Amino acid sequence: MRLTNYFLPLLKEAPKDADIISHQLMLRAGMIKQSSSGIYTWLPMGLAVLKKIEKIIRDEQTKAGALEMLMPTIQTADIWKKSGRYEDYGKEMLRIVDRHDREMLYGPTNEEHITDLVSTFIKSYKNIPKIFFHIQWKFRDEIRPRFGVMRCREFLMKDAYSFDLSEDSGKHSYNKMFVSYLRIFKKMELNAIPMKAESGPIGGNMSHEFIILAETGESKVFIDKKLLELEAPDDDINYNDDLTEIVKTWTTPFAVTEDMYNKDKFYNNVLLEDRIEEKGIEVGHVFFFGDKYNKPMGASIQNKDGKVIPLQSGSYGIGVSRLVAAIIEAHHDDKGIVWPKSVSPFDISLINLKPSNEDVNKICDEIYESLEKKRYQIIYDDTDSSIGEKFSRMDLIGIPIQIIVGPNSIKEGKVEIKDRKTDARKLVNLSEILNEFQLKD
Ligand code: 5CA
Repeated sequence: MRLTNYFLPLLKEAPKDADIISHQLMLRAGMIKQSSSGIYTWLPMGLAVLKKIEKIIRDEQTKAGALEMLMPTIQTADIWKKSGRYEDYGKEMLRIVDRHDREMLYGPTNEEHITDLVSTFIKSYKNIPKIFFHIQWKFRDEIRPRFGVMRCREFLMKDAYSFDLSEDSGKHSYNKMFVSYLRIFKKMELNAIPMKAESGPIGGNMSHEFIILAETGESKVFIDKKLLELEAPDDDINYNDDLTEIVKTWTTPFAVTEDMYNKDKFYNNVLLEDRIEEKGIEVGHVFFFGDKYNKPMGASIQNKDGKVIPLQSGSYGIGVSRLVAAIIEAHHDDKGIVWPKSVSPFDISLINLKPSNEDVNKICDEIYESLEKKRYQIIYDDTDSSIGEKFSRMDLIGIPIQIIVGPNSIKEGKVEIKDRKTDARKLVNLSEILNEFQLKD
C-alpha cells in the first residue's frame, strides 16, 4: 500500500479527554474515530489490526473443535423472556420497537439466541457435544463508556457456546476453551492470566476471567507470581486429550479479581515475595452454567437410556475490539505503538527518504514489488513529507520492521533495516535485501 493512496488521518496531539495511552495512540495513529459516546468508526489501519486479531482467534477456536457461525446483532425479546433475563438485564440492554410494535433488542450477548437454535435442531445425543462460536458486534449501554474501545457501548466480541450431555463432558468443553484462550493470547504476545471470577449476569458457578496486568486496568487483581512463569501449551496440543492437568496447573496458584478477594486467603496461600497486587484488563471470560438456559428454553435431548434431560452448557467470550487497546497498553514506547508481528496492520514499512530522486524511487519500487510478491503486506511511504516527519510517523504507527532507502546509502549500494522494537539497525547490500525476507506463508 502506497501511503499516498492510503487513508491515515494522524493527529499531532491526542484530545484531552483520552486518558490512557492506548486510547491516545489509537487516535493519534488514525485507527479509530469516535462517532458518538462509546461508539467508534474503525478506520483502515484500525480495522486491519482487528482483522488480524479475529484471524488468530478464529484459527485457534476452529483448531479446538468449535464451529463458526454468524448470529444477528438484532434479537427478538421473546427468547429473553423465555430464559427470564429480559427484565433482569436492566438498562444495559438497548431495547428497540419495530414498525409492528414488536419488542426487539441489540444483543449484549447470545446465550438465548444459540440455545433457541440448538433446541430447534439438536434432538439426539448423537449430535452432541458441540461448540459454536461467532465474532459479532454487541451493544451494552454502559453507564460510563471510557478509555476508547476498552469500555465502549458497541464492541466486537468472539463468543462461543458449548452443549454437552453430561457435566463431565461439559467440563471438557470448558477446558478446551480455557486452553485455546491460553494459546490465543500467547500468539498476541500477551500474558493473560486466568483468575477465579464472579459470573455476574451470565450465571453459573464456575468462571474464569483472563486478565493482563496493566496499570491502566479497571479491575484490581491479586496473584501469585508463579503464574507469570507458566508457558501456554504449544502447537502439538491435542484438544481431544484430557486437558485437566493443564487447567489445574494454571488454576492452582492463587489468582483472583477484587470481587473474590479475601485477604487472609491471599496471605496464607502466597509468600510475601510472590504476592502481586496490581490492576488488570479483562480480555476474556469463560463460564460454565450447566442447564441455566437449556432448562427454561427446552434445549433437552433423549439420552441413551431414553430419558429426556437438559443439556449442559458454558459460554466463552473474548473482547476482540478491546484487545486492540490491550495489546497497545502492553506494547508501546515513548515514540508510539510497537506491534507484535502477529497483529501488526502491515508486516513491513518502507520509507523513501527522497522521492524526488529517480534512483531512490526505482529501488523502492523494486523492493516494494518484490516483497509484495513474497506475500508481505507493506506500507510504503512515498510521500514528499520531511524526513523527520516520515520517521516519527512510522515510529508512531509501530510496524515491526522499517526499510529505509535514501540517496546516501544507495550510493554505497546499501539500504537500512531498522527493528522498531529494539531500534537495532543494519545496513544491507541492495543485492541481498530480498534474501532477508523469505516467502511468507
Ligand atoms: N456471553 C459471555 C461470554 S460468551 C459474555 O458476554 N461474557 S462477558 O460479559 O464477560 O464479555 C466477554 C468479553 O467481552 C469480556 O471479557 C471483555 O473482554 C469484552 N467486553 C465486555 N464488555 C465490554 C465493553 N463494554 N467494551 C469492550 N469490551 C467489552
